[in-house]
Amino acid sequence: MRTVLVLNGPNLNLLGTREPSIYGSATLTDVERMCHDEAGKLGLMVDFRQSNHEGQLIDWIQEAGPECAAGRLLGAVLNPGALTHTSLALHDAIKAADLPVVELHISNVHAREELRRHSFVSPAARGIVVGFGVAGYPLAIRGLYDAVRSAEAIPTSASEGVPEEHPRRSPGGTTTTGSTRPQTTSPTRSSDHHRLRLHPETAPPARRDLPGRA
Ligand code: CA2
Repeated sequence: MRTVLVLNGPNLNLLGTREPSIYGSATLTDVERMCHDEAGKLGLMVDFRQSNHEGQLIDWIQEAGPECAAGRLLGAVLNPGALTHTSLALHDAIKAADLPVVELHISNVHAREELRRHSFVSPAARGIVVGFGVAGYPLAIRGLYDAVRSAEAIPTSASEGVPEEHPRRSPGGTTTTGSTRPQTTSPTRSSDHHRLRLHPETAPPARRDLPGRA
């Protein structure tokens, strides 16, 4: 049974104790229970953590990379807290770990102060869930599960005999807010060379399908 890692950054241990108008009244323990419930429906286990320390979160992300590569970990749901808006180091850690991450925010950061509208994490994330309150946690787990499963379902060159030109990941994030991830044509590790074909649902349309073409 695979595990989903759920990481929470600074001050999220205070959830449910302050600022209920922004973050609601559920505690982090309530959120953990919601995550277990959702993961159970998907046949996953949950590893739920919170830290007030950037370096601790980075260590956990680094450790998660090999677990994911070994197939024991699905990926991570990450609410980086205020580190979202400051931490290039978290961005680099996610990229270096090659970890599928869904970034999650309880509040709608885009409807708040301007400084909360920029995220260092988003460009490294597979998808983003924003503004659904703590209900976003199960949504993020479901989105991560679907994104990873559909990427794994892409046929390989070994089985299809397709030239090695296409990316390992399907383009487009699993995002509740519609954020997308640019398509890449550069494999990032050796196993990428075995995952080469665009998923039919995500492949760009043939030229004849484009509007205005005969
Ligand atoms: O909306 C979110 O989930 C945030 O990641 C929460 C962060 C904030 O800095 C981000 O901009 C958006 C703040 C986490 C602190 O959480 C508290 C919860 C209750 C009371 C006080 C802080």
